[in-house]
Amino acid sequence: MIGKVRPLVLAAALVVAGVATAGPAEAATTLGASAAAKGRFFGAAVANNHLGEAAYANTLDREFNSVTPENEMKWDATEPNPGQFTFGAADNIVNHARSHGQSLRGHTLVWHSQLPGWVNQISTGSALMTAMQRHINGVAGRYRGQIAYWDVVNEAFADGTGGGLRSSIWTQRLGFNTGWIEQAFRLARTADPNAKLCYNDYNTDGQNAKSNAVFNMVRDFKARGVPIDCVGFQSHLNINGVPGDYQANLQRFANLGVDVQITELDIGGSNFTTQANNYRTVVQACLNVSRCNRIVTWGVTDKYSWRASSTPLLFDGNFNKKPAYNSVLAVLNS
Ligand code: 9MR
Repeated sequence: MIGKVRPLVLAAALVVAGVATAGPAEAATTLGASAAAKGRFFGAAVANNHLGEAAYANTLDREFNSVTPENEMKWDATEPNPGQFTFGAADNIVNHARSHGQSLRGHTLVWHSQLPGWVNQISTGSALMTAMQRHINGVAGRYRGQIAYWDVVNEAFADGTGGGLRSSIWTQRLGFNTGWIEQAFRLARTADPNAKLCYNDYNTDGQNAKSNAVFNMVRDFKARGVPIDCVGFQSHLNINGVPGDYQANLQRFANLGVDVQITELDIGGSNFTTQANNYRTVVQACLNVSRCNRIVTWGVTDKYSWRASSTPLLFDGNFNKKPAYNSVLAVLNS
């Protein structure tokens, strides 16, 4: 008897979970739904000050099932003075996402940029470590249980061929080794035990000295039980810029036992056909890697992109779908 009931229960559960049970003839018609049918999320970076614009919010909520606050969870926004936390804008995005069933990526707890002035003036390593602990507890603790993935440390590695850490307040006070990064991950795990914890960087989208250095750190962390669950590849790319080994690079990280995510995707280009092809390449590469479980574009519309003049996103300034949108949707439904 139970044996007969089970398939029905399973089918019902799949429907509730939004998993497509139909064939390709009934392919989903939004980025989020199509990604969900492939067991992925498709998200966007969101700016709180645009949520009141109907076309912006409507496009976001129709198409995307993952949200990353573009600036609102950064240190300068959340702890402008020592120990004094301000969460208004971040709370607003979190509430919007939760009320629209969107999964959240937290961005970012420890970074060298967008720090309030007082952090840059901390003169000793022990004081900086104390500040880092208070900050991670304050911000990750505030959203405990609500964030699917946190970018715990952002952009710690230097560009170029050296393969080392970037010079910043962090390395200047705490050293050119990954000890302080390790500490950030341990603190984040304690502050929000259910969040998956990511290292996030740019120019790591193919195999190069920088991505090799990140790879070595992740391998070391996994070997020693440091709590890292994921690596984010920002993928701020240009018209001729999807590295040929993009998929292989994602796969080698996935093979270390972490999820991989495309976290800040945008591809510059005035030739929309070339741009659409590049988007297709990136999304197909992610789909080909089973642990690549989320793709996030760095914004909703070209109008508000951090590099608006290169029109790098899927919706134009009037929220119309661009050729790149159609190519992404087609790959997700393929
Ligand atoms: O898109 C963000 C922009 O509004 C800010 O002015 C800028 C400040 O550094 O940060 C941008 O987002 C960055 C992200 O946080 C980290 N990776 C690079 C992104 C583009 O600069």
